[in-house]
Amino acid sequence: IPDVITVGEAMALLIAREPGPLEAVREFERATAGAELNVAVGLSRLGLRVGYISSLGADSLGRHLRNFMQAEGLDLRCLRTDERYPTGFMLKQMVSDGSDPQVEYFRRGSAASHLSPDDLPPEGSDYRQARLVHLTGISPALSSGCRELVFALARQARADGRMVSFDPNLRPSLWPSQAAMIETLTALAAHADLVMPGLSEGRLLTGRERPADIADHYLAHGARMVVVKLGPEGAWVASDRYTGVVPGVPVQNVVDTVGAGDGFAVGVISGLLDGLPIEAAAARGNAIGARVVQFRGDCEGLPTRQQLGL
Ligand code: KDG
Repeated sequence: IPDVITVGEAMALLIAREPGPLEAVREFERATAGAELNVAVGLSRLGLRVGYISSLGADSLGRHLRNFMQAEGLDLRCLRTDERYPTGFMLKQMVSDGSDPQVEYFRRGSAASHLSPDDLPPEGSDYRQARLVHLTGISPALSSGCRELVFALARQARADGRMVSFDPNLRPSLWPSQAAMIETLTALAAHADLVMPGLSEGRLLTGRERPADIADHYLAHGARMVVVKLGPEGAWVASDRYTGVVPGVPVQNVVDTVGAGDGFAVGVISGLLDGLPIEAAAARGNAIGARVVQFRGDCEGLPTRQQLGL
């Protein structure tokens, strides 16, 4: 039985080996990307069993991703290969100073964008017993089928009495309009027990300014715990047992911040599943996020238990 299940698009990631605009780059290094995949890998490195629901193309990018996931110990029983469509990939600019790298997606029409409620774990599957289902706002942006799958999974998890965590992970370029993004992700958040927006995401989604007010919005709409990510300042935590700031972990050499939010989610989710109170889980999230920003790849910095000092 997996401890956690998640659903999302895994992409090949090509990271520029030299700075400058992507069109001028001559050499790229191959890595992997996908917010939910990063979370799955991070949780697996901490010893949790993670079921990853997705679909890959029957191509070398898909085979590379599958090998990577296998090596990371993920449960791949719900990972399909679909000959009809390609594996998605993305390019990422080289940055070394923590600024937002230019990224470019090649994922429209990908195998993962053709996921649908047919990919829901069937009745009787041990995926239905996982303790937690982790969702992000990226998958529901990929297609109507993906959106239906994510909502169905959230409803199923809730009906089965399992915990649902949700990271909005706003990617405006994947949505037809900002209004559609806000409407869909507000509806999805209402199915979650734990909501983890970044501060600017929370502002855009709720129309509220202060972390405390953003958290109150989600608490009033069904969440039991809200963690608003404040970057280097740490996180604002709100729940029935603790409300306040959990300070961040200072980092001298920030390289690339992409993936930090996923690392943060790994810390919070693993902490809660280890039985930690929410503020201690958020502190673990801060520690992992601080590690991830020191690496160029999106999931390179995700630690093992030993590396985390556990
Ligand atoms: O959170 C990191 C992700 O943004 C990255 O790995 C790629 O999933 C990705 C996306 O769609 O942007």
